[in-house]
Amino acid sequence: MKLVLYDYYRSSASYRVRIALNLKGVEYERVPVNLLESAQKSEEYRARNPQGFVPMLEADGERLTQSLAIIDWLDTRFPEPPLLPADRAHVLALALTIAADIHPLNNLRVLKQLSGLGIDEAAREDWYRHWVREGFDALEALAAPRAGRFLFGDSVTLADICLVPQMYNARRFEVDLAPYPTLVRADAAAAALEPFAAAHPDRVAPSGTRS
Ligand SMILES: N[C@@H](CCC(=O)N[C@@H](CS)C(=O)NCC(=O)O)C(=O)O
Repeated sequence: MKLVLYDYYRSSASYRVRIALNLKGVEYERVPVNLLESAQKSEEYRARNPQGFVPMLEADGERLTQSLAIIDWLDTRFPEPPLLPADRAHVLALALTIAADIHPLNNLRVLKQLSGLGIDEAAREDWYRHWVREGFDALEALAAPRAGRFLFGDSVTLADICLVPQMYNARRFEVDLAPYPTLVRADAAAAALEPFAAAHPDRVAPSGTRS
């Protein structure tokens, strides 16, 4: 099967899908879509993905969008290792706390809209940190009682796949992570694994890009 991932190295939704592809051990090609040059808005790209977002995965010509839907498809198609264990509802709740409740508020288009409304860079960064902190406060409380080496138990799940890119973003925006020991511990354990490390923006950035 030929898999082609349309992504951007710093897109955290794309980073999730790269991690999942690596965990599944499947080969894929990457087609970079430069968000800073608004390539996701081009007619050519929107003809393939009307939402104008990355990631998008083409699987033998079939187009899949939405990172969690793509990962669910991968998990069904390539069952090992399973990314949603028996306690599916809890793991989904952890993942969605990030993917549905933190990430969309801090998306590029939202930050651009704030800028268009005359909100300056310092205030936009406060906005960004606010939503990360609010989400992480909840995630720490939700995850801590059942966390193990990872966010849920001792095997990697979809929750870690969402956590690691969000922690990368949190560090870029200098969010204080001291109040989140469970998140910091799970992030360190997951990020050290090669499938996660190989998906890191610094490992996939176009050559010559500064981080
Ligand atoms: N819910 C979508 C979100 C995708 C998304 O927000 N992608 C961002 C990059 S992380 C994007 O393409 N942004 C383009 C824009 O804001 O114009 C998913 O999980 O795939």
